[in-house]
Amino acid sequence: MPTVALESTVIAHGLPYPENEQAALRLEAAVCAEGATPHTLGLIGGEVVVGLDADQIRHLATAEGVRKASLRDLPLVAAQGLDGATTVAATMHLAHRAGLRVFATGGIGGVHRTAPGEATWDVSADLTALGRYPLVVVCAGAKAILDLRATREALETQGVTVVGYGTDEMPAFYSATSGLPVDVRCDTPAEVAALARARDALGLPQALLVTVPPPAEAAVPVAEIEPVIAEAVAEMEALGLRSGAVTPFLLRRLGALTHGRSLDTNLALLEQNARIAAQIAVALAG
Ligand code: PSU
Ligand code: MN
Repeated sequence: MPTVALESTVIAHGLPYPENEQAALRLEAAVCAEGATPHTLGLIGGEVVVGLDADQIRHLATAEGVRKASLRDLPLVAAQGLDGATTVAATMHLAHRAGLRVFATGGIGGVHRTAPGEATWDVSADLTALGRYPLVVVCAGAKAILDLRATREALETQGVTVVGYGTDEMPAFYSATSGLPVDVRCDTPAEVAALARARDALGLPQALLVTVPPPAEAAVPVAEIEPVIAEAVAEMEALGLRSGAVTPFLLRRLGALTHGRSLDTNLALLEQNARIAAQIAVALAG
């Protein structure tokens, strides 16, 4: 039975209400339309749920105090009976544990940009998780708010095969181009499934990272989005934000500074990724 895992940090911390709830339901519908079963993951009252129902999705989309749960947070969210919205890293762990093999998200976390002269070190646990769990992860690359070149290098260090889906270049989340190479290009779900099977036969533990350019009509050119990202990053640094607060702040500020355009791009690429992940899951199950 083809199945697709979906994360919940994007619901609770990556998108505003009500777009977050609508998007979560639309992603599930997109997976179903391709003949696969969606499982959105999260924690409700400390219990891991693999396949949140509509009420639980609404709860994570609206409730105050939902914890952004990366790998390090899972033990305490569970032990303290909290609600947790799982990041790419935490979702990968829980999905792998539940036997799921394909996972769709928007953009993975990675190496954050560093201000000149500052020695901050903010590297997402998504990167190490990609090195540890043998899933197929479908995304639009790493979020453009990051240092994409450093993130690309970190993926290599983790031993992650980066696939360009219909492209020879890694997309940059809002934009189709980053100037950074992929390891291999695939144009069909069957080609991705063949890579995943080869990886499994070799006994490799890493994820296959399938990077898909955002839909052309929704993409924002690098030259347009880059100054806005620089502005949001400068605001973030002025406020002294750190760690898990950084990504939600930057996504929210980008939405405001682009008058919703970055939000539209985010929603469009999330849905496309869910659809392609479902097609890959069907090919893998066949
Ligand atoms: N993709 C999106 N929006 C998001 C995220 C991804 O389109 O909000 C989330 C993912 O859950 C990812 C997390 O794991 O942001 C990365 O956060 P950090 O940089 O703090 O690890
Ligand atoms: Mn971080």
